[in-house]
Amino acid sequence: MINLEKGQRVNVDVQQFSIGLGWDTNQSNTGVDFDLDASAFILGENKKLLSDENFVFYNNLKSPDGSVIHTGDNLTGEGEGDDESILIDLAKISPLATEICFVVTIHKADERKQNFGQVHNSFIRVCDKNEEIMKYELEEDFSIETSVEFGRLYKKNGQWKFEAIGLGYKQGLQEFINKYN
Ligand SMILES: [Ca+2]
Ligand SMILES: [Ca+2]
Repeated sequence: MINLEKGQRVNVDVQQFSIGLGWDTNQSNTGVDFDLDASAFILGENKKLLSDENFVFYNNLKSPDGSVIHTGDNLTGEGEGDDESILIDLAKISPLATEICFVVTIHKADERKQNFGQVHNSFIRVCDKNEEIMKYELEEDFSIETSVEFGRLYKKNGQWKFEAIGLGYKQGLQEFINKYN
């Protein structure tokens, strides 16, 4: 297994990846479930979304080129292993795309007064066909945060690379949407 440190970059020589987000069911003090969400932003040269449909998340499960597919929203973390997955196939990606950014957020974190430190056994990982190439334990690494920009795929000189970013924020999905629109 390659274990990436924050900021570390690796060339990727496979076309297919999966992003897996997992967490255990539990309820906050207020008796509300934790609903974590994995999302992807497909960006062009200008670091903005190629189009609205290139924001792939629980309400838009597939990019127009079919390169990024979200397998569906999980509202509670019920189930083993990856509770939400995003599948990437670089063979299908639009030639205009130069970057795919991946984030994890907690749905309504503000309203529900939640952060990653309260979510049991939460993780985000990136796997290629054969192995896990990166994994963050969200509960430990981002205890007071409500969102994490955990990595990006980007194209440089025709070669796709993966960068582990690992930046936590106290903000929601809307702030990422604003940033990339
Ligand atoms: Ca969810
Ligand atoms: Ca689970």
